[in-house]
Amino acid sequence: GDKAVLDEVQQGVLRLTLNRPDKLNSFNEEMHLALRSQVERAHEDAEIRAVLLTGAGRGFSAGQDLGDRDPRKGGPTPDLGHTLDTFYNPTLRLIRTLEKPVICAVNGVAAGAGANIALACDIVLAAESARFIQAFSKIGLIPDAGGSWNLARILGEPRAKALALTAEPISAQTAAEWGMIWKALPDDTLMEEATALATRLAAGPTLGLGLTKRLIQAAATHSLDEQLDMERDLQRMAGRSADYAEGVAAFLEKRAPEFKGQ
Ligand code: T3D
Repeated sequence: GDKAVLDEVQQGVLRLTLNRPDKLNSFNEEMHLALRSQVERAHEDAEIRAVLLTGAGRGFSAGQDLGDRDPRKGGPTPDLGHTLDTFYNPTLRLIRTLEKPVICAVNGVAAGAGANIALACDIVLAAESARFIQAFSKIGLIPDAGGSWNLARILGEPRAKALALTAEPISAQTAAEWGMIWKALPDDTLMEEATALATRLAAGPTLGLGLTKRLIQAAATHSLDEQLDMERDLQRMAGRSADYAEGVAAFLEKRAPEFKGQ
């Protein structure tokens, strides 16, 4: 189709496919708006209990569409801070605050903001042939879409700086070894495994999974005491959920639980 982001709901999974394959799914305004509104939809629609993000064609995403940034075309110098305020940052925040699992299936090259959107997802699977590139320094920019934060936290300064300053590509295998992603998988099983994982999580105790995501993200800015208090508060909430009652009953009856997501 010619939609910039394809969307499809199956068994509680909202599958989003970045869909500008001729441009390696680089972001123009239309794709930005489409992705943002789909993640908003995931916030609002209780039927959606997990999101699976991937790319059409041979790439995941090459970041910002540089065709829209051609200085030779003349006109005023673009305000790139405006792009971040208007598009990347709201989408990043919507992914982080969505209290449902967001799985990313990196099907091919992920460069610039494309790489950093992938890294902002909760569970990242990548095809063995995929590469992650902090491409920004090649064109005089800085790592955005949360990359400077995520990379520094995940990798520590030595690797974060080296990746960002050199723009050297790293393989999915290395990304997995470095803890940037969950797993590198053979290309021909990536989508099958990512779909199975998303479907399994969508059938899970969504409220508890959402609180788990909130808790782990909060750890970044908390002391142990603050985190222990938060665990107490969120466990209290989880303990009042129907899915907790179902989970314990199913365990004691030696059967599979049937979670409703609340
Ligand atoms: O507002 C703002 O601008 C601020 C926000 C910035 C966020 C950013 O993401 S900045 C970083 C932008 N991205 C890049 O600098 C990466 C540019 N792309 C590449 O370096 C390479 O394409 C890749 C390493 C990702 C892949 O290389 P390769 O050899 O596999 O593919 P290719 O031949 O370079 O690309 C295939 C086609 O996609 C090609 O088009 P063509 O020649 O077949 O018509 C290429 O021009 C196009 N393409 C790839 N990336 C972009 C792109 N077109 C526009 N923008 C792109 N970013």
